[in-house]
Amino acid sequence: MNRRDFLNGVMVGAAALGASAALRPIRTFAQATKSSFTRSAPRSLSVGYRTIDVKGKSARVFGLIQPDGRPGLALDAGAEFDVALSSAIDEPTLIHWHGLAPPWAADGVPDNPAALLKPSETRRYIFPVGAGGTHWMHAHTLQEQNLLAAPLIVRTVDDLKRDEQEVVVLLHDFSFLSAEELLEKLKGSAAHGATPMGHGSMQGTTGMQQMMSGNRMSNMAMPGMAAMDLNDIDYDAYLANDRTLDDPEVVRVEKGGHVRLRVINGATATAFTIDTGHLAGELIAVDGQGVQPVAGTSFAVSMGQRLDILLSLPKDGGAFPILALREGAVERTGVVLASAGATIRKVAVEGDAKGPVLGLDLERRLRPAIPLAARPADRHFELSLTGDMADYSWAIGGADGLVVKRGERVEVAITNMSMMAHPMHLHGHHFQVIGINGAPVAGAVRDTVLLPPMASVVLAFDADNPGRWPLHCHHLYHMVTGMMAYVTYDGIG
Ligand SMILES: [Cu+2]
Repeated sequence: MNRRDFLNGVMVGAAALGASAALRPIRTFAQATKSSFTRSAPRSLSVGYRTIDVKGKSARVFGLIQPDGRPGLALDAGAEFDVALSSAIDEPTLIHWHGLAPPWAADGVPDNPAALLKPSETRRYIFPVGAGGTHWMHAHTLQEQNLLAAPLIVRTVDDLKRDEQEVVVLLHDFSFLSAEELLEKLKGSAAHGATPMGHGSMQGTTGMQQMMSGNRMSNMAMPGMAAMDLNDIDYDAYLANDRTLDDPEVVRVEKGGHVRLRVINGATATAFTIDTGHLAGELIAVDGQGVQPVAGTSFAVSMGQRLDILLSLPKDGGAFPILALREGAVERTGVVLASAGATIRKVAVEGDAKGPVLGLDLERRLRPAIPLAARPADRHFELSLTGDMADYSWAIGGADGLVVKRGERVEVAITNMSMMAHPMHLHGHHFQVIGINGAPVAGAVRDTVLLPPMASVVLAFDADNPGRWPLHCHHLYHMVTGMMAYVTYDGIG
């Protein structure tokens, strides 16, 4: 069996990577019943089409759903990720499990190493799900723009014991244009043809012409101008759990109750600040990794990142909008937490003030619940993020020779030399932020860290998961136009 055949098979396997890759064979039923956390049958997850309503127009988008229609997955920490992923769409696709650390073969970036899932194909994934956390899953292609994303929540025993209500909020930026059209506009090119990723997404079913003329592209008129560029794309809508503030999701909560907000920024090109309004919040995790609690009502979340925020409802109850403010702009989205009988007032889609520009203030304050073990680095890399707005090309300098050996402690210093912010995501590992703008910090353990313009960050991780792992900007259009590197284990590839 060659590598491709193997990877297309039912088992995505340890054999391709050596026995140490932590994939276990399918358990027998008798084995599975030894632990309440193990499963004898895979969970089914299907990529399909959905129709949602955005601003009174219908839009055909992707969905990632379980047989009962619920989006995404909720799993038990310490259990196996045992999922049969099937495709019910008519184009190739693949899903990345963002925040988990699967063996490389199961990572979900097309042809790195696993092939795209063909229409009607089913592929089974089995690997340890790991510790608890707020994660997500998404296409690593332009299909992500058309909402091919869903929550991936991993709950610990303690999570389930606590007297708190879980509220998951998945944020998106939405356009009636296809990702290919958005990319073409960004590149300032009227040329037709293949995009770098080559995988299509779909167009809205109505209102195309109106939306095209109304879709303004920011910051393309001033190439080379030394000002900060905040948003590449002015979207048609910003969604929280598929809805705008014209018709937000209203979550019923108990008077005096406790809520654990699990916020996922699944937008492809939009950063937000979460505003908990009149409810005092306590940030307890970033990217699914515990942090020492940070009190506040305003928390930055860039693309790919997650926030776990504890909220306590007042004894009298009420209605409490939880807003996501678009960076540097007046648009916002969100959900409303409301106790029974509370009067729910309409919240305008546009606020009076622009959302904050994201920096590293919060990052600097974060301390991990469990830091990496103290240890000198075996290897140190320096990367620089560069970009050219004029021809819309982005790059990671110094990415050649990003080779590590298993067992090493690796440090990567990243400096952003461009005037846009870049949330940098490393697959297959969790890293600790150990330096910010030249100062050492004992920062958060996470998988995606923001590099504001001209900022620098040092991250450290243990090379414990052999593969060729993407290290990239989580701005979809930066990624597909060049801001993609790979950390490669010696002897792989
Ligand atoms: Cu970027």
